[in-house]
Amino acid sequence: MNTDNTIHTTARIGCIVSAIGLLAACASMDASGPKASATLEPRSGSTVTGTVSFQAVGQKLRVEANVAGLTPGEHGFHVHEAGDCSAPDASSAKGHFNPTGKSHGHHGGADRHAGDMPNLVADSYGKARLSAELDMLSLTEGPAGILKRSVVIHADPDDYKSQPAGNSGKRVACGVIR
Ligand SMILES: [Cu+2]
Repeated sequence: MNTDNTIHTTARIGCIVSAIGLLAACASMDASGPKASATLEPRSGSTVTGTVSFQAVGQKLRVEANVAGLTPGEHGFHVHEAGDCSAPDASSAKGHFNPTGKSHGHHGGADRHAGDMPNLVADSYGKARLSAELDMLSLTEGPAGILKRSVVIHADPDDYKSQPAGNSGKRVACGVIR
């Protein structure tokens, strides 16, 4: 007996049933696109841990970060070019993801690296949560694609203007986007 076929047939029947009975549920399923995430590992002697998840929402990408072990205050937060966190200082992740060859800038502006994201803000316990929707990034293949790249958190705030990385200091966490 071919188990694969059985599973596929069952799934197809389930989809037809829900298409008839649950139009609203089907619509919301269509609205949610591909997902990816990165597990953060401490670097540069830090104790930072956490996860960063990405989900396609229409033409944008929603990023959600949940991080602990930071020093209180703001921390630069970027998608970096290389999906390689192996170096003790995360220098192996290379520079900011910048497929359009722009200067570093504010995440809300037009002239910026695609990988520029809002600073994380850690509370007095060193915990930070962020939820933002970004353009210029994608989970599909192509120039804006961020799969197999990395997310990096820095020791200091990104000033959103200094070149090439907002003067945000050491790399205290790194995770490959998968
Ligand atoms: Cu960075």
